[in-house]
Amino acid sequence: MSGEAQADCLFCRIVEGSVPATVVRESETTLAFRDINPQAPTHVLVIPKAHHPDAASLAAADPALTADVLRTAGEVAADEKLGDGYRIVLNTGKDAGQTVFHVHAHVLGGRGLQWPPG
Ligand code: D5M
Repeated sequence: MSGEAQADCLFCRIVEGSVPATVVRESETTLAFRDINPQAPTHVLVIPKAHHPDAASLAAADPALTADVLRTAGEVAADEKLGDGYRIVLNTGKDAGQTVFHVHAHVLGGRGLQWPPG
């Protein structure tokens, strides 16, 4: 159910601390940690601590929490000194490459990023 921790969710396990992660920022409602398979010099994932499967369901269920995630992404970018530019990516659904169905914003930067993405 949206908002409640899911037993089979990897990112819920990271929130509870039973799966390790390199955490770079934490607030009451969000967690930011380094991606295990970085695609850029900075590649951080920002998640709400509450379980929501994807961006659309998060936005529908909890607009304030959606704002917390985006604010945290900007704070991570500032921490990582990405003032020349960065990308926030929310893969949504399997055809977009979403593999973990606990919404996460990728914060990517530290190199030139191509457009359009693949
Ligand atoms: O992105 C899912 C991302 O999650 C992908 O870039 C790898 C990353 N990942 C998977 N397991 C871990 C752990 N344990 N720590 C940190 N990062 C992890 P998606 O948009 O769903 O394809």
